[in-house]
Amino acid sequence: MPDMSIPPVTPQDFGAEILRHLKHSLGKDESHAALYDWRMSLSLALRDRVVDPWFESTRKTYEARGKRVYYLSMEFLIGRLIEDVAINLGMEEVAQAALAELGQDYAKIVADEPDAALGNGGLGRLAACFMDSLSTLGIPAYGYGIRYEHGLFEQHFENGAQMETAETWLAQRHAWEFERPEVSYPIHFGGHVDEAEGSPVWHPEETVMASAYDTPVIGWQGRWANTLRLWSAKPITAFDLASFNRGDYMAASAPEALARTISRVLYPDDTTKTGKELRLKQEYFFTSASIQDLLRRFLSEGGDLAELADHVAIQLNDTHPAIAGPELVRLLMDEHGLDVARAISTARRCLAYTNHTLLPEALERWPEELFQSILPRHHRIIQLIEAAHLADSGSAVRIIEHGEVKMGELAFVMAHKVNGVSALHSDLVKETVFADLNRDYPGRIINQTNGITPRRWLYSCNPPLRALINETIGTAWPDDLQQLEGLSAHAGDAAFLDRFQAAKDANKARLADWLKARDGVVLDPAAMFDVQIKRIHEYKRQLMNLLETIALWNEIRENPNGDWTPRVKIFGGKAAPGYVVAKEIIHLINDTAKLINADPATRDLLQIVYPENYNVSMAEILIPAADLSEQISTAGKEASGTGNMKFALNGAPTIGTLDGANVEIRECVGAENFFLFGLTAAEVTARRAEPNYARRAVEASPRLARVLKQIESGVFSPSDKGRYSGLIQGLLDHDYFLVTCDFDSYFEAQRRVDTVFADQAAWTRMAALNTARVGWFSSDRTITGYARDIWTASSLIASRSSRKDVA
Ligand code: GPK
Repeated sequence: MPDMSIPPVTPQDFGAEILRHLKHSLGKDESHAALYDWRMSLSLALRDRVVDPWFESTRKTYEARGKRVYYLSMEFLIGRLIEDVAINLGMEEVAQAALAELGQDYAKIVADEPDAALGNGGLGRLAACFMDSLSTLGIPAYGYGIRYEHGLFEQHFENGAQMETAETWLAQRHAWEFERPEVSYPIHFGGHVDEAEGSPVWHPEETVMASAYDTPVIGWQGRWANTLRLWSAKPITAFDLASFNRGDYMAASAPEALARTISRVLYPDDTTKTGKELRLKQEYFFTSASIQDLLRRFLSEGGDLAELADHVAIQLNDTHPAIAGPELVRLLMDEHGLDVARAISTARRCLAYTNHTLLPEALERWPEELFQSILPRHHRIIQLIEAAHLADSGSAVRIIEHGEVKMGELAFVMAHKVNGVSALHSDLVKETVFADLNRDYPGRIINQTNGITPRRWLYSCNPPLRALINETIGTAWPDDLQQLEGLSAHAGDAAFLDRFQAAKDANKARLADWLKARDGVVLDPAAMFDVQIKRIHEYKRQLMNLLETIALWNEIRENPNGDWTPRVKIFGGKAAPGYVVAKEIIHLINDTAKLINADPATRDLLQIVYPENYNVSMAEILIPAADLSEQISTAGKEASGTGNMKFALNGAPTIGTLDGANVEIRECVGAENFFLFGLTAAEVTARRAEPNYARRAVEASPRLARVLKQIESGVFSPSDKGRYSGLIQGLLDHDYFLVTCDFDSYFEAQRRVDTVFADQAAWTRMAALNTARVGWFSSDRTITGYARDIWTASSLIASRSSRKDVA
């Protein structure tokens, strides 16, 4: 048995704890309890068991007087927590048994929990995986973000087109958080800076309060728990009674409405930055609250500001919290009397910045006028930072330029380390976006390849495979994932491979049941499940996947008795509401599905499925059920990818380009266990310089030309034949993401996939080797790298290997 810092509990005793909450927290008895009441009672009973390890961790952190890590992120894409907490506490079976004894269905209760979607995609989910690993590793850490009232919008399809409705995870009480009304900070906006008396004074025009909500994050086996602290905006004056008494009810609640707006809704733009004033306010709101909070903690422990960087590591998840630099400098200067140079150097030693994309539309820049009107004091401080940077480094790179404040440059200059998220991406960061700054600050840019938590993304979401792994190599792998390598020895063992395939088949059946119940869609579990799930973006090339599907459909129709491998093409993902082309692609996928799925000639061989409202919980069902993982972005565009790691870990080989972490995944699993195609990043750049490259690629490929003609002529949109002419013309005129150029290579790679899949033994072996060889992509490894190379932070629990020695 693992050494648990939580006392073991019997199902009977835990059942009594659930009933106590039912009665005293929910005010219900068993005969009146609804599903909601059971879910809340179970969650609160589990949360109770997190509290002691949480207190214990806090106590050890204070005693150690060491370093705390502060992870600042606009997004935490958490998903559901019941299973996560139960599993980390080692209480999954106890919870199941307790509920069974109470006549309740555990699975149904788990599925009732809303998906906490405080993020868009990879960046937000990475933050959630990092929180899990920080706790598992016992590194004292706080996640800081925004407690959005509405998370990522819900997606519905209306005649195939995406519609968005507000998400309402907080409509019901959130079981896991602790409200901290006593922890709140004023956040100022606007006004002017008065510099008459030598020392500048900011006279803000508007102030809101940032109020804390804490969620404990429990690590593997309950050994450690950190805090996710999310800020909610509240008015300084709750209610204007004078207006109310005058009968002006709208004016009476105006301050509250205004403040609440700030933490009302998550911006749904993934990688595109819209430059909206409210977004800047959100960024400053949570960043300022977080910096004030960590400074208060440091000073309350008697810290000396000269030693701040020995106790505080602040990681900026992308540029969204880049205002942390000037904010920390402001507080050190204006409130604590440090001079500019000391303030800047102190701040820089605390700060580090992670870059997540090279896409130009994702690099945040604010119109200087807007920035100055909202943050006048910070505008002045950025000028001071820029002056110091230019003077000290001899650099010619400006932070404020052409009437814009450039947040990437600001984050870079104020960070002692800047990292990319895969080997290829980090190289490209050095060569492209930050080429000049890389020359001016050699060694500042480093790599930390992304990772995923194996607790959620294998142990929890894939019970059949978990069981097989436990039986085969023991149970120490969930926090030491490279142990999966031990499975390799069984890759030639037919009995093992049969069981590996049986686990996959069970997951495919689970997905089929789920889809049948949810959408009435029937899947053939013997077909290959070919899955592309991620945000819809031109660079991710869902369109290329669809074009290949149509080409395949054409060929099956022409040769219906051919030796085809049955496939289900599964798509999942949302488009930013304002991203017109991405929404056209969604519409086209759905239109195509309607026609192809109804074709009696191909129905048993090819099916397209696009379930609405893809989210973390859906990923937990789809990924274990996938046979093939689609990672087909234009080389040089996907910074890392993390879905690619999840699929490989769950035994789905990749069809993919040499992009992001695909490169490293392929090195780990072996080139023979990866379906590679397409241009390299260097070839992509070269091809773009060639005139008319898209039209020439189409001319060279009759197969592709035919598909494009079909779409353009309205084959898939008979009621509106011109619906996709713009999309197809765009492809021919400026196919920036080289869909046309990589199409043939992709089609050919898919046929190699068909061939291997038809040989079940060969396929299963390849799938098993994927699982066995991707242990390196654990976020525990990633966080160990950040702790070593960026934070110099250490674990306050005995490492798992030394614990083994003790045992
Ligand atoms: C990158 F810049 C951004 C962004 O705004 N949102 C986002 O999800 C993703 N990302 C990258 O696109 C992925 O390649 C990467 O794996 C992920 O961030 C985490 O680093």
